Amino acid sequence: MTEVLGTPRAGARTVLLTGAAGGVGTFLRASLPGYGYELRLFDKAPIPDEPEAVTADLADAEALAAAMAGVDAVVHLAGISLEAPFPDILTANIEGTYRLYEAARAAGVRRVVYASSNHAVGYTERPADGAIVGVDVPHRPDTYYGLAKCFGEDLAALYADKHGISTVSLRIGSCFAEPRTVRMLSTWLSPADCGRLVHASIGAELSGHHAVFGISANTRGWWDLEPGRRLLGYEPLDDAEVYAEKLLAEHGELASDDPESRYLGGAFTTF
Ligand code: NAI
Ligand code: 15L
Repeated sequence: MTEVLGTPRAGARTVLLTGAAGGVGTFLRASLPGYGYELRLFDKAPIPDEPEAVTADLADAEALAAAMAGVDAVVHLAGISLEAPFPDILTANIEGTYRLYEAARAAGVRRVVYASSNHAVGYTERPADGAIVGVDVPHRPDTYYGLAKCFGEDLAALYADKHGISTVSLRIGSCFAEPRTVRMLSTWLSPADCGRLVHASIGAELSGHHAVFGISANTRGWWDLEPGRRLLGYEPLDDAEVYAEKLLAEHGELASDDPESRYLGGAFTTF
């Protein structure tokens, strides 16, 4: 039985979830129905036990248009989720996100929640004075992957200004069942907080394009979560610190000049 976690804002019930077969998509398939959403699933990979899921590539305009018809909002996760050769990023992440927005515009969808990434600003250095990093830092991609997320955020701004599609771009840290590295003690977004953040982003009363950081309430976090609180009412409840003892026993603390500690994007700056 689905646990009731909240309710959608009026008029935001049917949600197209792209990338639904992936890691974050799997977390959201579990959590979003608890907030009252009806999900339409889209991924180029088949999803076991989901006979109604649309199995198609973002490049398939007909399938994308059919999946988009009648939805109230889109949560766009589909794409390559790591560094890859530029031609692959160009097709899946840059052209794919353009196609997604074009389909949303044609269908009259008014809200997109876009899975951006910390790697859009990955070369941002940790402030020496212990200050936190604001969401208004300039784009500093650390990879072609991060560059495509910068494009996605700017595309979202264009479609907001020109076509009135409001977008919340989530600069997600590390969304996994548990933090896997010492860096992730700072960057972790728990699956439950991911559900809270996406629910808040679908329903927030706003126009235009807004970027927020997507991490949990991590003791070691160094990114500003206030814009997410203020704009969306996103209140993270988890903290990666409960995994600190185990991870530090295995790996030890990071040196301050280790890219995993020094840069927001960690080791992506070294690829
Ligand atoms: P994932 O790699 O597990 O899932 C991505 C899904 O997109 C896959 O199921 C794949 O089949 C699908 N996909 C890829 N190209 C496609 C295309 N051309 N057409 C249709 N489907 C396509 O990635 P994950 O971890 O679930 O991430 C989801 C989104 O969140 C991605 O956009 C990723 O860049 C972003 N993100 C994830 C973070 C994380 O920690 N998991 C951190 C920051 C951003
Ligand atoms: C991302 O953007 C990736 O999709 C994910 O696999 C993680 O590597 C994450 O960033 C991270 O920075 O930990």
